[in-house]
Amino acid sequence: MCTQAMDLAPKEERAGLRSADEAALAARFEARIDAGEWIEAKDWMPEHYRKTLVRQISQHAHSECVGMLPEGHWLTRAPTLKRKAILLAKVQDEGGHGLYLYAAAETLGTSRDQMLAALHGGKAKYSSIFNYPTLAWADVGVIGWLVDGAAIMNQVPLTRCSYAPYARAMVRICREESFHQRQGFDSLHVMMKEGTDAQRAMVQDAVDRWWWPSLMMFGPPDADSQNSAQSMRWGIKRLSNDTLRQKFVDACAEQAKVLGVTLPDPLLKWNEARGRHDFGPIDWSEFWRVVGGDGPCNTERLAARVQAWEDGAWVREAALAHERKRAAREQAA
Ligand code: BYC
Repeated sequence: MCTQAMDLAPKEERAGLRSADEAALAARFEARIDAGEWIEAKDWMPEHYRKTLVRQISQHAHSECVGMLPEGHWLTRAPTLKRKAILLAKVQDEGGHGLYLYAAAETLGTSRDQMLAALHGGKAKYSSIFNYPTLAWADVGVIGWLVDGAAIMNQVPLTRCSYAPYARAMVRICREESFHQRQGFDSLHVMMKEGTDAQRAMVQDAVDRWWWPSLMMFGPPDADSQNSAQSMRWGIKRLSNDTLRQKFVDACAEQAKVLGVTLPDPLLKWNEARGRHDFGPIDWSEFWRVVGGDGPCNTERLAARVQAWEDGAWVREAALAHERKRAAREQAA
């Protein structure tokens, strides 16, 4: 992992276009993007490119950390030692993903404190999906199968994002997400194939509740996605929201058959002419309501993150005190 480079672009370069020289820098930047070159932290970049990346990467980091909460709820309730160990590893992985991503965003000149202040103040977004509750054990398996499955579909193209520190972080994250998806599918498969009628009903109920919110994870339809055109032009996003959503539906329709669950969409069917599945309309009013703060768990999720930050104050103070002592000892030596 090499996302931690803190050598930022010089301040004057970050102040935006000011001269003919800067216009030349902008033209050179666009040419590098067209040539498929990686952009590194020290390279010149337009201010809007920097801001777009900080927005997306910090939202992604927040999503990983908030995403620990719905599954963390089941750590003390996992049905067996094996499932508990798997879930512990997964939830810890999500925290690690948040850390790689905060480090990648920091290379763009925004501090972690600034990013966290934006989250805790309710200004920064995080994925809509984590504002839904985990009501039963099967929800943990369904999060692995559908939520991590959607995350992989969205994140594999990000390993080719033009901003190299983000792309490098995504390589490792995608490997771990792949294990997350498999463990979820496995847990559901065991319940569906070897479980009781009650367990099978619990799985179906969880699928019914998580299916549509999982489709919303990919963001609004392309026509309403205000950031997509520029992000795709700059190679930040490689595939559009609707393209990724369609690929996800096609993959899940087949996996659902293997599991023996029904996806809750009467309009879902294979379209021979398109070579794709058709699917029913998504309730975008629900998506915007949840993104706007009015989902089932928004208040609870944000309060938990703020509480964790406040509870950790003594750790941050102790680390700083230790660093001050170490520096003083070094100076005295
Ligand atoms: N939720 O113009 P658009 C995980 C916002 S966690 C909330 O299409 P963009 C995991 C969007 O920000 C994985 N907001 O935006 C962890 C924009 O508003 P702003 C999370 C959303 O950025 C634990 C507005 O809607 N993955 O895997 O071009 C356990 C218009 O959208 C959402 C990532 O973060 C949403 N779902 O495209 C298990 C991936 N969708 O910012 C699993 C990285 C859209 O202009 N992010 N909005 O105010 C991306 O790939 C892109 O940012 C998105 C959106 C595809 C999500």
